[in-house]
Amino acid sequence: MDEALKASRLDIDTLCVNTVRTLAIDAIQKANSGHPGAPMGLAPAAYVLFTRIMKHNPMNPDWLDRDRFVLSGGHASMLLYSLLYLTGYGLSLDDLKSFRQLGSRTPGHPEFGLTPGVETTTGPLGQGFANAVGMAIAERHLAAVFNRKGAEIVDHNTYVMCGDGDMMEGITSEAASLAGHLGLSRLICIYDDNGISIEGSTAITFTEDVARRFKAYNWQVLTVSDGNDLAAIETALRKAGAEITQPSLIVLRTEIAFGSPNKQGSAEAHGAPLGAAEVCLTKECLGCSKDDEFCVPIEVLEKCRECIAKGEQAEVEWQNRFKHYNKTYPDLAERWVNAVSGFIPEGWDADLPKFSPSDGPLATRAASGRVLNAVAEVLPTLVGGSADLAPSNKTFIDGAPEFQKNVGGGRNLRFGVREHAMGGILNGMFLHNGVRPYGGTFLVFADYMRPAIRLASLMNLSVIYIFTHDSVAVGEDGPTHQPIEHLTSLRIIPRLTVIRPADAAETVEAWRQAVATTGPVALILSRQKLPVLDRTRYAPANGLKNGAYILSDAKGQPDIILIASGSEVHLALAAQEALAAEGIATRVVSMPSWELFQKMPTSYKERVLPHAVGRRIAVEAGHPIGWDRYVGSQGKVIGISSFGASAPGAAVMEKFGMSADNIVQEAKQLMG
Ligand SMILES: Cc1ncc(C[n+]2csc(CCOP(=O)(O)OP(=O)(O)O)c2C)c(N)n1
Repeated sequence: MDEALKASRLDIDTLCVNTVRTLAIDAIQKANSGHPGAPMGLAPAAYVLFTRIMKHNPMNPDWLDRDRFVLSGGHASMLLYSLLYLTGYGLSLDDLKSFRQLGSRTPGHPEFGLTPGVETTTGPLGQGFANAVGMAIAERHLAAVFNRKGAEIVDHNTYVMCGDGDMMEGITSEAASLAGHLGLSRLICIYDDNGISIEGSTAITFTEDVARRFKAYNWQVLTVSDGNDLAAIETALRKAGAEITQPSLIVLRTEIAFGSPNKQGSAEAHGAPLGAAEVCLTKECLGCSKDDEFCVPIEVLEKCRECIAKGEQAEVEWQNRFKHYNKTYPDLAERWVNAVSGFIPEGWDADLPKFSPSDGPLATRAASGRVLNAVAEVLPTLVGGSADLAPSNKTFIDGAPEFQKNVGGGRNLRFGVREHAMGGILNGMFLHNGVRPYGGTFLVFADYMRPAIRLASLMNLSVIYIFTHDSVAVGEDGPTHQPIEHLTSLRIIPRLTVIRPADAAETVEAWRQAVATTGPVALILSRQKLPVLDRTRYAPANGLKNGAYILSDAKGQPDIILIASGSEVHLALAAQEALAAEGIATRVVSMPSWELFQKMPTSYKERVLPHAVGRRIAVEAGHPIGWDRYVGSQGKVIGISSFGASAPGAAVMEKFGMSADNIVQEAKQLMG
């Protein structure tokens, strides 16, 4: 490159980088809210990534073979919005001007599904990092399944930017450890090593050697000592891209709020607007006109929008590759199209297992394992595993290989004892597209992954959770392993569907529901064996789809209604018989899912739980809160609001009133 050209390129690059900075500070100043520091420090790296490195097509943010970009430190959202605007993702300057305002496409933290180009919702630190690991796992898996020599249709990287906060969070350590173990070489992380978080210098809290930590995780670690050195950033990114055995971490030394004469390097710039005066000073410092707001020099826009032509060209090349692939491997191509469109074949559930009382008692987790295997036969996109509890959670797909470093096509993931990362990774896998992820652990440890479950719900991701060992009936392991408040606490997460089947047949229906549901579903399964209900005597299990159904009715108008979920349904049925012997007409309602029941029309709800029958008892071996909604003011809830106890499961259930006898006593009291 001749010197003059080099100089002009440098100028335009600097101008572009500074425009990213000024757009961020203007939007944050106008909103009088936001985080200017990180966008100002990271502007050069983000600019290099978007304009020189990443394979993306702003005209088609959903192009399947695009590189993924995750901004794990979601508070730096204006960095992403500025880049998306400048590179042509269809955001307007007006969108930037309405940063953080009601109904805008530029919310405080990036939200998936709202802004074109935003790959995931980030804000809770560390989640984005785990999402990126999930995306890289999905890429690796799909590449192994679909690519053929000379016909690589899955061929992209996942980039994630994160800061000190992400690095401090445990989920990042868990996810990074797994990524290193798996050798996810197409995962590249830029770590904004600015030494500042909210309370000040990281010297007060975070003094470990991150580079050595990641080396120990089996990552390639590169360092760029000047966050403004575009060439060094580009070189590091290219080196990371060329690595084929390990994920890469680029430790990028930056200064928070770079360009602000009075706030650069200071925690003050982390989460507050610079202030009008400082904005002017900063613009002067950066060589921009101090009086112009949201100023975008035409040459900056032209330069950044080169991404469009480049991206379109890249996508056309991919389309051509896919055409060739389609001709050469029509079956695979069809399978690919099905996978990425989330297609579920007609009649997919025709051959799910059928259970009857003659099968003998069966834990719902065991039934689930069998159903999972049947689903896996017809749904090749089903990929998942457990956080080191596969033998207990029954999450293994028999006969399918494990996903390991050199076995990308494996469908059985081994998450290790990393529940939180598992949650974030499942989200990333689904966000990537092409796989239907599931993950299992004990219900009591759902707490360890709750932030990720919340985000799956917020984004409405169709992730399936397999939570087993669902009550104090777990037994000997004692209170630490006995869920109490977990069912209730999962049920209050908006959009999450929680299903707790009563027997093997309901478990089949629960899976049928889970696969067909858009959005996250938690299956809550027993450790202990439960009888398979005789459906010639009781209502069919497909009533589960309605959330609650009359399992066994009284002859004539019931005096009392017993409502139960999961293992307690059997106690309610036994109580019904005992009460009948005493002349008390009892209806038993199996209620595996509040959320599904809530969606039913009022007329159905009234049929199952008629107002006229005010005497109702809900029975569930979990916290009673919330059941009052179904038992009403005259009803009772038999639940557990203390911690459990270490003893054989049956003894613990008895101790906490989970018995037919106790239900009968309570029912008789209610009858007066
Ligand atoms: C899980 C979680 N805890 C706390 C916060 C609040 N928070 C937002 S940013 C931040 C500090 C992050 O520091 P760093 O990553 O260094 O960002 P920088 O100061 O460089 O912008 C904190 C504590 C959060 N968003 N998520």
